[in-house]
Amino acid sequence: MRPLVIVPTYNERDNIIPFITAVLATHPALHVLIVDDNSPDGTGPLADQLADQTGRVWVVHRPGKQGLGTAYIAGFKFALERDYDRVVTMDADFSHRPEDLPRLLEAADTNDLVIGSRAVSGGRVEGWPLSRHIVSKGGSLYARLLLGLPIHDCTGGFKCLRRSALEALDLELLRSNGYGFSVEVNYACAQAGLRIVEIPIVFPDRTRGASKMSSGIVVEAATLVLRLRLGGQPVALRADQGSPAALSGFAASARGDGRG
Ligand SMILES: Nc1nc2c(ncn2[C@@H]2O[C@H](COP(=O)(O)OP(=O)(O)OP(=O)(O)O)[C@@H](O)[C@H]2O)c(=O)[nH]1
Ligand SMILES: [Mg+2]
Repeated sequence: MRPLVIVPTYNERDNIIPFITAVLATHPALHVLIVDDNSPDGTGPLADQLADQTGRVWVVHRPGKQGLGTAYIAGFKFALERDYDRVVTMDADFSHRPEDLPRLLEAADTNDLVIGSRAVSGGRVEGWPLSRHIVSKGGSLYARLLLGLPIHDCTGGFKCLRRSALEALDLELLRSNGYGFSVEVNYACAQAGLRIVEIPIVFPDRTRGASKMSSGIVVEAATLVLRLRLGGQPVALRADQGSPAALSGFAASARGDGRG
C-alpha cells in the first residue's frame, strides 16, 4: 500500500507538528503532502521542517489563500503523477483523528471511495453548538435528497480515494472550495458506479487555531447542489466514465437502503 495523505493548511501553527507526527505513526509506508497557502502564522516553515526531518512529508507552497478545493486538486495531481495508490484528505485541526485513518485505509481494500462518516452508527461530532449540527445535518440531507446520493454524511472532508476513483474524476471540472467540494467528489463517484462505503468516525471540534468556516462556504455548497441537480454544472467525471449501466445501478442503489 502506498497512501498519500493530503493536508491543506492555513494558519495551523499550533496543530501542524503534532498532527502530522500522529498521521505518520499510523502506517510505515504513508506519505503526507501539506498544501500551505503562505499562512501568515508561519505554518509553512514548520511544514518544511517536518519534510527535512522525516523524509516522508512533501510541501507545496502557494503564494496566498486559494481555498480548500484547489488545495485538494493540487494534491490529487501530485498523487497521480507519482505511484500512490490511495489518497486521503484530512484537516490539520485534529477534527479528523489520525487514529481513525487505518480503518479508512483498510476499507479502501474493497472500495473506491471511503467516507469518514459522522452520520452512520458509531459516528458523531463532539463539541459543536446546535447551530452547526443543524447546518451540517441539514446540508447533508439536502444534498442526499436532491442528488439521490446513497451517502449519509455528504459534506465531510475525511475521505480515502483509491487511485481508480482519482483516475475517474475530471479534476478540471471540480469547482467548489468548501463543503461543496466533498459533494462534487461524492456525486461524481456515485455517477461512475464506483464502490462507496461510509465508515464511522468521531469528529471532535478543533481545540487550537481558528476556524475558516464561513457563510459563503455554505451558500457555495447549497448553490452547487442545485446546479448539479438542474444540470447547470457538469459532473466532474472523465468522458469515458459514468456509463448508462453504472447510472441505472446507482439509481437503484439510491432507491434501496440508501447505503453505498
Ligand atoms: N491551503 C489551504 N488550506 C485551507 C484553506 N482554508 C482552510 N484550510 C485548511 O483546511 C482545513 C479545514 O479548515 P477548517 O478551518 O478546519 O474548516 P472547518 O473544518 O470547516 O471548520 P471548523 O470545524 O470550524 O474547524 C484546515 O486544515 C485548514 O487549515 C485555504 O484556503 N488554503
Ligand atoms: Mg476544522
